Amino acid sequence: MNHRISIIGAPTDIGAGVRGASMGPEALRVANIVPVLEGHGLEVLDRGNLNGPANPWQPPKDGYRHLNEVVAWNKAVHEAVHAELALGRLPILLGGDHCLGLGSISAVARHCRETNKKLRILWLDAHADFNTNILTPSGNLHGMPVACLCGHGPQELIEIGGQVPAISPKWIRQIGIRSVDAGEKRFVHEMDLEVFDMRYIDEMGMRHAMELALATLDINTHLHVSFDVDFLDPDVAPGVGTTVKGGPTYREAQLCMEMIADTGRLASLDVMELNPALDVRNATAEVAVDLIESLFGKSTLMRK
Ligand code: B3U
Ligand code: MN
Ligand code: MN
Repeated sequence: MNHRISIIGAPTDIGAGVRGASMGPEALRVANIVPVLEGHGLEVLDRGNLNGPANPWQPPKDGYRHLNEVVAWNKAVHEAVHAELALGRLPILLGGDHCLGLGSISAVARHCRETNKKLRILWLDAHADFNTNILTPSGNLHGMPVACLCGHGPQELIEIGGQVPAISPKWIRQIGIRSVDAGEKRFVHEMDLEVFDMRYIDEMGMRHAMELALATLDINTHLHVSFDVDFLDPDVAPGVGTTVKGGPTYREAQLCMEMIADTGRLASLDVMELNPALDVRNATAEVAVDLIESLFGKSTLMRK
């Protein structure tokens, strides 16, 4: 794995339905994300925070809330993530709400085109984030980034990566899904997304889900993890805007992260939707940092 890490903060809640994810980057820093990663022998540069428009807190127009502002933030994220990849570094995007996954992953996809890499995206989330302006119950763009990446969304957003669609649905594996709107579910099936939902994890176990999600990676694969903190069960991670009961436990999430680490292929990461305004003494930020530590090689294995 690349040992040169760049941290990029994107302090906004522009795509969310609840305010507060804008404070996520600082809470993750307070939870020691930088020294924890340095403790694993990684070189960590904290690039500070990106800038973008304030949240005007307006109702949706044509099924989208704050579309212009979401475009501006995603362009900033796209350029920042792409610049770090071009320098040969491993970007960690600290959100911010999950609408920014579009800017981040479109940058990763562009980098993969430029360097002839295959791309595999692990989308760890309670939600599929596969709505469109017609299907959405809220107009919140954090419920739409995966659809936008696959070419279904407003032109200004889907073209940010320079190629439409930015990615193929075949490159995505969704894990931990348990809250999907009715129309969104039909669209997920229509586009044939590979989903390891909570029912699958309950029946087959996290180990089996991750074995399949990580199957067929090779040395030429760029592995991107988009970690929506609401992936976790609210018992361990209350500090998110949209908690959904019945998520992975701490141990299941830890195994998930350790199995990703074992591949040695992790090349970029998003940590999204942490909402310090809803957290309890920064506990969710600390859990997130703990799991990120597992993702970067902290192991509970005794066996050699
Ligand atoms: N699917 C709902 C709720 C939602 C999606 N992502 C989050 N919440 N965090 C929607 O509004 O699209
Ligand atoms: Mn999400
Ligand atoms: Mn979510």
